[in-house]
Amino acid sequence: MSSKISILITILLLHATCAGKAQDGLSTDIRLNQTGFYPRSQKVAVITAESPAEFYIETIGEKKKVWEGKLTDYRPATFTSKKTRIADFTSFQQQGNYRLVVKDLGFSHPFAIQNNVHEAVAKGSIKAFYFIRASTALTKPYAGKWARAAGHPDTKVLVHPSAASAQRKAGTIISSPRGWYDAGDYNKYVVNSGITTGTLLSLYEDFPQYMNAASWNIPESKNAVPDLLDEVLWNLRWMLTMQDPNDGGVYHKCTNAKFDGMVMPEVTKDPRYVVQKSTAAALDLAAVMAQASRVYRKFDTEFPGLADSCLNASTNAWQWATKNPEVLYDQNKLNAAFEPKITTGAYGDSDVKDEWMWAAAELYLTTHEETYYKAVAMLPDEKMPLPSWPQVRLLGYYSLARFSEVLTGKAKEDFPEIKKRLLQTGDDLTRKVDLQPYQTVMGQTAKDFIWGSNAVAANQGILLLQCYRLTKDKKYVFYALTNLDYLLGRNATGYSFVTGFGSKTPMHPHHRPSEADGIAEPVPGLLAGGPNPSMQDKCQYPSAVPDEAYVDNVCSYASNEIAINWNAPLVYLAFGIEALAGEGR
Ligand code: G3I
Ligand code: 9MR
Repeated sequence: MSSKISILITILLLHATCAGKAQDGLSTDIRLNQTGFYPRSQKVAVITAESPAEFYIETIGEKKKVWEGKLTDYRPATFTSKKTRIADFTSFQQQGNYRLVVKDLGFSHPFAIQNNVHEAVAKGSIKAFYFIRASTALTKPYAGKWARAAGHPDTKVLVHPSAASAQRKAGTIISSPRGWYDAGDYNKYVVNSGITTGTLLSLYEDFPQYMNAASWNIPESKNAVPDLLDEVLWNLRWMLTMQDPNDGGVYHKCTNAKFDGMVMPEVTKDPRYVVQKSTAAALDLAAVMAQASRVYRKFDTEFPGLADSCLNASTNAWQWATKNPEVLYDQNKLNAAFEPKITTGAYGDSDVKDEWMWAAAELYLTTHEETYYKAVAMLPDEKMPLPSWPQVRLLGYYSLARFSEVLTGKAKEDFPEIKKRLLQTGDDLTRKVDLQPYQTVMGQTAKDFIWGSNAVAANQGILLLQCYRLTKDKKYVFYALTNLDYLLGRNATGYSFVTGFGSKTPMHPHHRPSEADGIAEPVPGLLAGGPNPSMQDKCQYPSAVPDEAYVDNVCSYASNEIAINWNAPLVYLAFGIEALAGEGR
């Protein structure tokens, strides 16, 4: 073969690879929600390679052409000059299973057009919480091929020297079973449990009818309680054990001294510790338990006394925090003073003003005592930070919005301003979406791409659903759906980020059981962290561009780990959109 020809062949092959056109005609340059679309919702794919402008939709079975259209003009991607175009087939409404074909490029992943198209992913993402339960065996009828032995019984947990008190000296053994593992690791952290559990309880409070009926085959499915509340209870019962009954203080975490290896839960036998009490942990627990008390009050027959226990835990934690208003968790400082050194996740929040606000709002809403509300500056500044583990201000605002009709006193006075700010924040998120190459709320700024960026997308979606609840303006559901589309494939990586949902999904998440169980498919329903150009894990990434900096490799805890505080907002967004199905046109 002449060298000219071989160069030509190489160029052609490279072109085929770069253009994402696989041999079988599947093109990874067609980015769309890989699960599908509601018949009457927006239907958009983004094409990330050059091609002729013609595209069509064909059925999966008979390959029958059912719709054709033209791509828009080229526009640059947000963070590169890569050319993108949009295929809009919104007006095609026929239910069925299809793929999108772009002339000379190839066909897309398959997708459905149907009612309830996100029900499966909603149920899958909450079922994931069953899969990450600590202290229990997962059995075949519920876990299928991912059945596994129990790990981390946590019935003999040591009080770490940093957490010692007169009544509970260092080395005292306490019991702290259950809860969800935090993430890819096997530790349990109160702060991260706080926002997670609060988000799931809010889903229940915002869509009670829908969530009363929804069920997804967990061991408690046959009892009289909605599955969502059964699942949440698994974690609530653990959280209650994290409170010291002697003073109401709350341990920051229940953890190994260092991370376990990449092994199944039952393999690891390292000692477990409860570590230092912190104000953030106390206030997060106070907020969650106040909300839980409201929610579980309706299930007094099934869980006698639970609502009261939650409220007691909440007020005791609040009182402890009042006496200890700014005990921060600083792991370096802790390790300078105590042995053994603790090197697991820190969740060290250096500003607890927002935790005060969240706890005050929830305690006020549950007890109707205005003293809680008035104890804290609820509008200390103009900021409206999107919820994340160190930023829970808006969780308080969402709850106030939920009960806006029955607010009293100062809360009633403040509410118009809170509402105005929520809507302003929602509007700011949506204003320029139509100009974005991926047509999503997510990813308009590089700042969206932090560790756990997929939770940014999901939390933006929740904020928009809150705006819908306040106004009944369907445009907010429309825009929330753009972020679900983002998470399920309409993004710069081409992945649907939820394991097992979509065609190109993470196969190697940084999740110990998924890595260690010998089963090819990871545990399903888990949301990967998502693009994160900071790449703190120092793994090999295919790109450092903000919205592309993702790698499906178990090494990558900074882009491909899973975590309860990322899955919970996905659960809310997917169920919320299902509950409102049809609103976002
Ligand atoms: O607070 C600063 C902020 O002021 C600054 O503007 C911003 C700029 O990037 O950074 C902020 O700090 C970040 C912090 O999260 C809060 O968002 C850090 O850079 C970032 O490294 C840090 O990442 C956290 C990571 O742990 C490392 O601590 C993630 O949010 C958090 O989700 C992750 O959580 C881990 C647990 O520790 C252990 N278990 C797994 C879990 C998920 O990976
Ligand atoms: O598995 C750990 C993950 O949950 C954390 O998010 C991450 C950052 O704290 O750390 C991971 O553990 C790694 C540790 O930090 C360094 N040695 C390798 C561990 C992963 O195998």
